[in-house]
Amino acid sequence: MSSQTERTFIAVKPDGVQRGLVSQILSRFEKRGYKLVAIKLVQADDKLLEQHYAEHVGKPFFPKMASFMKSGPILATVWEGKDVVKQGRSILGATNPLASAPGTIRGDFGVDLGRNVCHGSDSVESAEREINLWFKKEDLISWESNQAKWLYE
Ligand code: IDP
Repeated sequence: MSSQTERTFIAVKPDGVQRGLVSQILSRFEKRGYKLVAIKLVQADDKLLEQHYAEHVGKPFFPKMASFMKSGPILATVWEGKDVVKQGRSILGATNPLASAPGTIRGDFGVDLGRNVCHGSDSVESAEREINLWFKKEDLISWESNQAKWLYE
């Protein structure tokens, strides 16, 4: 895999969709130069959330978090580009919005930990796992961006 084809899973949680933040969130990734390779609205169920948040199942906050994540549609996306996993996390900001710098999505749009607007994979390995969980192989579109030569030297 070349560095330009690294992929990450970014989701706008139900609060972000309900608050009409979808276009602003997508726009931050587009403007940075990342390439959208998959996108869909998903109504999550317990099975998907238990797999996605496997490391949190059994923790005291899990039931409330799962119920919030099922409360409305989630926008699931996959983005591609150089260092996109790490840069994606920095575009999102810290997990707790109160600890997120202004200029990040959570630092600009959130206050509470349980309403932090978005999700982003935390490593290349989790990205691969999450992409396979939320998308079918055929949902991922390989395409050449005409911007590539202006973005990459
Ligand atoms: P991340 O979303 O930045 O990867 P994780 O630690 O994996 O952070 O937590 C997953 C999500 O679970 C967080 O985004 C947050 O919405 C929620 N969460 C994490 N810890 C707590 C908690 O202590 N109380 C309530 N919700 C939490």
